[in-house]
Amino acid sequence: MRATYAVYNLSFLPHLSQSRLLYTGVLKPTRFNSSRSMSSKTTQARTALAEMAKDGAFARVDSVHRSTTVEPVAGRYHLYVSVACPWACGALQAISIKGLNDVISHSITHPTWQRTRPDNPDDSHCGWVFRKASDEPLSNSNSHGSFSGDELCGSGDQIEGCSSIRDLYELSEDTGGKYTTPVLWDKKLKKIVNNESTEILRIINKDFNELANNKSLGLVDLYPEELGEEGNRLNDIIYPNINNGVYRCGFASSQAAYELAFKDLFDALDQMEELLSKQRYLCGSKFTWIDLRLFNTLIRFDEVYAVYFKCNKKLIREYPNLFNYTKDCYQVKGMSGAISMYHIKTHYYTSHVGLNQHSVVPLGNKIDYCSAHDRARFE
Ligand SMILES: N[C@@H](CCC(=O)N[C@@H](CS)C(=O)NCC(=O)O)C(=O)O
Repeated sequence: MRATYAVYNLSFLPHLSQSRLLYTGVLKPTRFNSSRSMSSKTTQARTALAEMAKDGAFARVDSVHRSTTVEPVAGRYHLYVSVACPWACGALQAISIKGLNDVISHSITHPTWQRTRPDNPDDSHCGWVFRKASDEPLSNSNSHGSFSGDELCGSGDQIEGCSSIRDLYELSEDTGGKYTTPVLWDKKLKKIVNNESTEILRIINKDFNELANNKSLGLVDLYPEELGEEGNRLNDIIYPNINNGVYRCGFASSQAAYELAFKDLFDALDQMEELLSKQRYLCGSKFTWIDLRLFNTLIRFDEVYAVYFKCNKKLIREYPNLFNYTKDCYQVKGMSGAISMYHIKTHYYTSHVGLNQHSVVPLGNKIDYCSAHDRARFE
């Protein structure tokens, strides 16, 4: 067993308060006891909750694995996801939409973050872990509650036999200290190809079309040429203000930062409501990647973000166009299989113990997204 002391690179976190650093575990020196020990350059393990600017605003740090080169063969790549995560869920949905389930396999984590080095008292990092559906239920990292895995968790990580997403990053010699999903994994080289969902989406959309189990699915194009820059233009509104905007509300640690994020979020939702009063999807009559991105925030909104992240000016079901649009997107073939309200609610309400210490999960409203919608009126 090798013990390695971490050297911290906190240059991106210069303004964290002492209490926040302690809460996230950033101040504690880390000693790895893992069989997959890292070099002495390892940055302190942390989560997105540590990414806070001086004014209390949540400042998400960019993904680091950005290769977009893949060999278009079946069986070489594996997607690791949490289906609670909106970004990862979108990547999994793209695989289904394109008919690539037999080409790119996947594993789904347990929804409740756990200590990733439970045997090391000096390492308090919590993150995604793998559990079999039949394993004992997990409590939150403060030992409250009891949350089981389910059939989506399957048999855990059958590819590398890792017990956490952190293990995969370390296997891939990532010393950055942040362990997010989605992860597109190269089984041949045993390393991460890409961990940025927008790029994984593009890879899935374009590189494996010949292998789609139904050729007509290979032709489904989430980035049709006629889209031009419209998807990117909308993304410049949707990502910072809605997708990431809900996190900017929920993780804000000052009133001012929260209020700014709240205003940006609801202004952008109003804009999308208006746009969707004129056309079926964001870019016209075709469902595209930008719909997939917006949908994954909208479907989590009423159950989680409105309550947990204090995004409570209005619910999505109070916007006639956004609500019907959410149902419409849910009913696109390949979309609903990755939606598990159990994973979504369990993850958010049980993983950030600083936000919900006892991990009590609100019962909330069960919305039937399979029910009729009015979007065909644009046909
Ligand atoms: N930019 C990344 C963000 C991914 C991300 O932040 N995923 C979250 C789950 S929603 C995560 O894994 N967080 C773990 C952590 O913060 O430690 C992407 O879009 O792929």
